[in-house]
Amino acid sequence: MFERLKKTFSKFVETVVSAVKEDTLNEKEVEGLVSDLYLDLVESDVAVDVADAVVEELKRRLVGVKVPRFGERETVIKKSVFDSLLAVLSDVPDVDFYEEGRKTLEKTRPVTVMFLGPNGYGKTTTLAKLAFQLQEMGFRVVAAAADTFRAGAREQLEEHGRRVGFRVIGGPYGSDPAAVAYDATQHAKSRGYHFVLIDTAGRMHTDANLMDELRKIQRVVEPQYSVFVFDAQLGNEALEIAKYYSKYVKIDGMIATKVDAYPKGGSILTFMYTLKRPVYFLGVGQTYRDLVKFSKSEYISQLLA
Ligand SMILES: Nc1nc2c(ncn2[C@@H]2O[C@H](COP(=O)(O)OP(=O)(O)O)[C@@H](O)[C@H]2O)c(=O)[nH]1
Ligand SMILES: [Mg+2]
Repeated sequence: MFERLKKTFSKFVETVVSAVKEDTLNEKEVEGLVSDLYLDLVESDVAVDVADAVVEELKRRLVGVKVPRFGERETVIKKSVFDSLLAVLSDVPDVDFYEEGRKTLEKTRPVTVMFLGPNGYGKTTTLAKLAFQLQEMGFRVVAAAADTFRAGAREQLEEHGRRVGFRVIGGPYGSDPAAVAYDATQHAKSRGYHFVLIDTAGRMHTDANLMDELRKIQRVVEPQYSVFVFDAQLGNEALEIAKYYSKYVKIDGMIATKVDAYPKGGSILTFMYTLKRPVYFLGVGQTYRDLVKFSKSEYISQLLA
């Protein structure tokens, strides 16, 4: 995963290591070294303001840093890069979704998770993956087909439900999505389910009706977790859409999909930096097991491995 971004950082570390002549790096030397990094970051889908922030942090840390003459040079430089990335993402909470979900369950049951995002980004598939994993952990899960607008949306979710073994609560075509979501939570409450997963519509996001519809669902069921699902490959386009959503609806966290087909890796960094929200999971394939837990610090470690 993230081969391109990994290469960007390993190349940078290598360059710095071989550039150190004295025991420390001066400002001019550092300037020269980071300008290549900046371009490589942007090529790896890191948005320019995020690349700027990374480079600024690195400059601060590298100028004057004591580099041993022999041996652990690479370790010292890597540590600076690691700390810089951590500092850039300091506003982003590192959340273990399962751990958090368990804690939330102690206070409220069912726990409601609402999936947001445009069509094609992977909402329904991701919902089914999460249902599968929660059920494997012993939780009881029900889904709400709150996309009552797109023909076939409910059937698609029901097909996943049949395969994975979760129940789907739906409504007639064109019915009120908030009512469907509400019915599902009532159903879950009365039957002791642990989680309600709400699938939503994703037609043209600039459609004001859609934003009203999503807001109404949030008002009526007050989901504990509203999760924006984004296609990692779509980088900036997805980011603009997420920013638009965030003006109208609550976003607690995110899930990046199609990471298996995304060697660049930078959009994940960009999303966290821009939206200041945790990424809970990565979608890494087409099977129900292909949803892996994500952690900010592990991501940074992986980039520098
Ligand atoms: N390779 C890959 N494909 C995915 C992943 N997540 C979703 N997809 C595919 O993306 C397409 C759209 O997914 P869907 O769940 O229908 O998106 P929705 O319109 O947002 O509900 C489907 O063909 C999925 O199989 C993933 O993590 N990796
Ligand atoms: Mg869908």
